[in-house]
Amino acid sequence: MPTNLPPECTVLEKKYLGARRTSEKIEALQKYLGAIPKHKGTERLCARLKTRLARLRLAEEETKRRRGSSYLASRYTVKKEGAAQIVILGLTGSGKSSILKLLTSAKPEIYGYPFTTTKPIPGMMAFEDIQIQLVETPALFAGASKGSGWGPGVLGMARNADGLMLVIDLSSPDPRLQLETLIDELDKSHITIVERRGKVEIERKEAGGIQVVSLSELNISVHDVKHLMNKMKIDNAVVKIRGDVELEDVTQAIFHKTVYKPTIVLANKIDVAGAERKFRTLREAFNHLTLITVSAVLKRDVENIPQRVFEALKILRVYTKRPRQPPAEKPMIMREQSTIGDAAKMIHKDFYKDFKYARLWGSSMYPGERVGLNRVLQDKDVLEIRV
Ligand SMILES: Nc1nc2c(ncn2[C@@H]2O[C@H](COP(=O)(O)OP(=O)(O)O)[C@@H](O)[C@H]2O)c(=O)[nH]1
Ligand SMILES: [Mg+2]
Repeated sequence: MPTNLPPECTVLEKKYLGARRTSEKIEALQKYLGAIPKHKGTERLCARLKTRLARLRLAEEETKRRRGSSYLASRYTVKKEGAAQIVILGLTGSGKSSILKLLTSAKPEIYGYPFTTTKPIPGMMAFEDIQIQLVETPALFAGASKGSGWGPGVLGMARNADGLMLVIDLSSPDPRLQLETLIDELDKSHITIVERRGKVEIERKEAGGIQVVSLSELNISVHDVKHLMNKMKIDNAVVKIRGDVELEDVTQAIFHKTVYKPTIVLANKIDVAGAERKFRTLREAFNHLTLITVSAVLKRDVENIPQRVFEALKILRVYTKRPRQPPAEKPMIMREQSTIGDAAKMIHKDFYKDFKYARLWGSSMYPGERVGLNRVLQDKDVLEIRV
């Protein structure tokens, strides 16, 4: 222990060493750490104590989780609000809290300590006339998907989200490894951030045997699929196949439902020395992902984030109107490629059932064009349905 510590540190250290319960230990250690002057001579001590603090936090979470199975569900559920829910994921210290604070009015704690954020924190981000919910989560780490600490809780939130924001720390020695770690933990939780070209969906049925349905030509044989289902003791099911798939994808689909989440990657701390170079390496390795540089501290490159998130989500805004009335102020949020028919159903089932025609402003050929149920909607369309 460095000799030049102020006397209150000795007192706080004793308190920490004497604490029995994990929660007391955490609190005492935090106070002790906070009282230590930060300079070269105390660097190693601080690093050691920070690691200990991180371990204690994980251990505490683990105990709580073991105690009750409903714990995960209660703690790691954030009610969805606004047009979509984006879950922020990243390793500790990558800048998740800083980014949440920058984009929303939420006030998360930001310290230089690992695992400062131990529960999800929501905030609302504005994009033009809509609000998108951002939820910061406790840091992920290698092995999170295997079930320690809050890993399963956070990954469960990711699974339930409409989209993800991965935060990478460009000041870390290897930002590429950070992104690989996140993708790996998501993969192991059967969450993919790249939309697969092929897709298998299995619907179990009561009767009818095995049916294989595919819109395009299959590169696996129907016989092989049936044989596989047979081996897995599935007698009745519809196997829907889209695009390029292997038999292995069918096996995967039997065991797990892999979900795709639209994702943007924020490469944070672009202000630090060497960050530009590290970012180029990152972009080369992951050129199939949406990568954006940002500095949460200098507030650099943040203006475009809401727009990029909106684009990644592949959603559109549709404003309904009544005859001779102005359009609704608040849009309906729909998936890209939605039709007038989808919109009618969303308003009320009668609008669909009794549909006569619709008038469309925005993407239409001319304002108020008469369109039918199959017409595909575009962002910012104004729609009037006649029944
Ligand atoms: N240089 C620099 N530091 C940052 C930036 N964003 C966050 N930090 C620092 O990184 C540390 C961790 O930030 P925090 O937002 O708490 O990260 P979290 O653990 O991912 O929530 C804090 O000391 C921040 O001040 C940035 O853009 N540039
Ligand atoms: Mg945080």
